[in-house]
Amino acid sequence: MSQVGIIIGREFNERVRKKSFIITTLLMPLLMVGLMFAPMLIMKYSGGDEKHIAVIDESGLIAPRLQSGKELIFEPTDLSTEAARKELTDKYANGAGVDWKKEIADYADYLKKQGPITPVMPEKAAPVKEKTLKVKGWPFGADRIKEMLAKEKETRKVVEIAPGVKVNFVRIPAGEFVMGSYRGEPDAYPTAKVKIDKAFWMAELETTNEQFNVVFPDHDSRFVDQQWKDHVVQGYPANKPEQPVIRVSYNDAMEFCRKLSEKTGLKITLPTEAQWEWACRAGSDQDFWYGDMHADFGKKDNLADKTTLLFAVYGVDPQPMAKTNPWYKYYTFLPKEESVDDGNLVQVGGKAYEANPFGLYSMHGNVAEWTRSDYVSYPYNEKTKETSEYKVARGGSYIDRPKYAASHTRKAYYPYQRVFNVGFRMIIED
Ligand SMILES: [Ca+2]
Repeated sequence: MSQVGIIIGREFNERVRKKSFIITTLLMPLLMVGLMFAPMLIMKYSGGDEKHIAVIDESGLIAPRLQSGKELIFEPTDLSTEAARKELTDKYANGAGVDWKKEIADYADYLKKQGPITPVMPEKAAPVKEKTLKVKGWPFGADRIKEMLAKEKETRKVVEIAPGVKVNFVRIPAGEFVMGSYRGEPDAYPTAKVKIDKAFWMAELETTNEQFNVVFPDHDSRFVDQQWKDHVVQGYPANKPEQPVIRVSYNDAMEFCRKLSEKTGLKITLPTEAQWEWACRAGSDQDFWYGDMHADFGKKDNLADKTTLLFAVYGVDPQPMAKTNPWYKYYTFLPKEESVDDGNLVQVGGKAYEANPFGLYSMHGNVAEWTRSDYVSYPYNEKTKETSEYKVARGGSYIDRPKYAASHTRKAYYPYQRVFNVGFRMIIED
């Protein structure tokens, strides 16, 4: 290595005397300690009898020379001319050399021949006609829920899906509500009066890794990606038993429910969009069961909050980056609601937040949840003939701001997609 280095260094010094090269890159100072004086970056790889030497000049061109044995052959080439670059690229990069100046000139010429550019303005969207729908007894509060549940025989159900693995369900009463919202994205309206004909059971929490493993023991939710390249850990764990399962497709979730139904004799499935939204709202006509878009969600759910800043990490076994670090502003790029502190960076297991008035946890955040509905246009109609190649996921996740986590927010994914922040919640129909 040192002998090669000296020869290369000498070669370059000679070139420098002849031509002035621009120093732009010294990317590998550790490898190149012996060659720091060379005004170019040189990389040397050795393999058997052959030596490959790559030269990177200011254009980023890599020009490897093959050497045999110990003898080094240098073809004096003037890398600063376009012709030489093209020649070397052709020779060492499978004929990929182009005269870039000519290429740009040709394209400019082509554009000129297309005539003057005239902007094409998008069509103006028709103003949204908001229709205020009224449903008797809607919205409602905790007192009304008590009355509704008083008619039910039971309001809680525990299903043991494997020895020691239990799922807690709460009774969701039947009723009628206004589904969708004009405050949401265009796919969340027109709104519709929707009737939930029958009461049903819904899991208090999102399906956990432990529960999912009862049917699919090989499933691994793995990790949430961590910033910083040189980490020695795989990321933030997403596969702890109590955490909500993720990276499961709609198909996986339905198969899970089907197998559990077989096993338990219960009609376990995913909620429809209407069942989900009815359950999430728990009587509220606001964007969240606890308030509007600007409500403090700190104690209510796990969304993209102040904690999201902690994604800015660095170093071996990456640790939070100091605010004074020059990289800080780049590593905190994720959109977030910095005025709220919900205390969790990624998805958590258990009852870390308050339940909604129906007794359901983390409907808005933590992870999004598959429904069994197709992604079709509103107003919502249970009996629609319209179909879609997408299925709807509802709710937001630890990485979503409130505007993407409202009770009316819809997300569309292919039924086979295993999404990094989408899990599901079971329901049982009578
Ligand atoms: Ca959070």
